[in-house]
Amino acid sequence: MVDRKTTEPDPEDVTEFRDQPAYGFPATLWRALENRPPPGVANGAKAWRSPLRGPWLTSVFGAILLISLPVVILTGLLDYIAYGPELNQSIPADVGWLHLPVFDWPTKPSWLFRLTEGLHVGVGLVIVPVVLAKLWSVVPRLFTWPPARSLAQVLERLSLLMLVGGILFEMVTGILNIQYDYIFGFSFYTAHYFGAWVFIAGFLVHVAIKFPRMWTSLRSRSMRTVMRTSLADTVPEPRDADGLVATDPAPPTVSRRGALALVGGGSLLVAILTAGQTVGGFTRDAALLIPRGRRYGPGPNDFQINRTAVAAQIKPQDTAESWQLTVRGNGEPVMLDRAALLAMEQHTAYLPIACVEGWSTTETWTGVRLRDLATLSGRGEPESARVTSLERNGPFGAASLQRNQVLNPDSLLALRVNGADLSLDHGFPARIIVPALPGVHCTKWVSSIEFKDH
Ligand SMILES: Nc1nc2c(c(=O)[nH]1)N[C@H]1C(S)=C(S)[C@@H](COP(=O)(O)O)O[C@H]1N2
Ligand SMILES: [Mo]
Repeated sequence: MVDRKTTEPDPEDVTEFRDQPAYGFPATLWRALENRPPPGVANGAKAWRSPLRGPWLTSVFGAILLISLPVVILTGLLDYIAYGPELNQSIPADVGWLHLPVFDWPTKPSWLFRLTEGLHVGVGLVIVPVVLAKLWSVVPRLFTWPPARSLAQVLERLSLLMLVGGILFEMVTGILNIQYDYIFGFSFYTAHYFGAWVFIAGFLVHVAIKFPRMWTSLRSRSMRTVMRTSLADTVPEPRDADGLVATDPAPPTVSRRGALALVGGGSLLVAILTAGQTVGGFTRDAALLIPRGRRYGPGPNDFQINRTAVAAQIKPQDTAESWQLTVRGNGEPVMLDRAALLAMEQHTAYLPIACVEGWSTTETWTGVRLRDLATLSGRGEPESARVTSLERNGPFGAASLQRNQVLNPDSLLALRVNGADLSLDHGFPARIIVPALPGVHCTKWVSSIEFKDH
């Protein structure tokens, strides 16, 4: 005999999957689970009594994320392409069948990577308060018991786990990478990339399942009315099928518009504390959340330093007069010291460095065109170039450039910046600067360049 213990039906259909009858072995299993909620779970949802919780509020946060998360996702995937995976850059390392169809990352406009990376990190940071608010708004759902009543629900719950686990993982790894680079025991890029796909899968399933509910919930009350409702007039939403609305709501301590203002204010604060890293000027001083938002002393070399010469263990004697650049192409390598490079035709370009950490800065660089060096090497139309640094054991001690990145007339082996010699921290005696190239590949303290054919 099948005698379900919970005679109360669910208030309504929750998702298409919700009330499917469960037969056979899984049914017995779920019923056994149902009768034995773990301690704390049985009445867990009841402990969350905020009268603000409900499908409308959840849907408002959901709608904001539905618009903003695709921006973060798409710009993140573009970053993967910007790193030039076909040149074996190992950022991230071999990704197997998650390899995206790649195209040559363009060099025009020169601010392209600045834009995509700035959006990725900027939007990603600004929506953190919204993500937290959205999670807060659905907390009672964690206590749904049994966690699933059918196979379809198990899959739905699994997608939720991927969604929530994925976004938390991406936020934490992303923020840690900004605050303390290279602290991971694993490759940040690889972890963030695989984490992204877990999240994306969960996100797509979640949107497909929840979109209709979000839509109806959003239309259940008007934003204008909510914005005009004071604390005294704030009442709970009608009871809902999802169980978001508290069964025993506490008196309100803040109105809905107050809660929205709080979350919006949080996002605004994050924006103010980070925007300066890209906007520059006086706003840089406000970029407190960003370790490289500070100033670097007076003079032409006063801009962000990703890794100092000391940190990279660049020995002073290696960058002294005796330094020579080795240029390889077709035939014997060509050796050029700084005087020889300065004697070549100099070219000046106003180009950004944009870091994966989200900061960027645009400076005036002067040096030798990479394509002139390619010509000098005997391989004037190379397919790619391999740049190696004096830095031996850092993750960015070498980088590869695509053909269009070598041939662009603004692509330089820079010797000077803003009219002065490069400082040691900015890559003296010579560094790479290429339009729209990710900062990581703007190799400092260059020791050799090899121009290659396929
Ligand atoms: N040799 C070497 N070059 C390097 C790096 C490095 O760690 N080692 N960091 C890269 C990164 S991640 C960035 S964003 C830029 C920053 O350049 P800057 O420190 O001159 O601002 O340098 C790039 N070039
Ligand atoms: Mo960087």
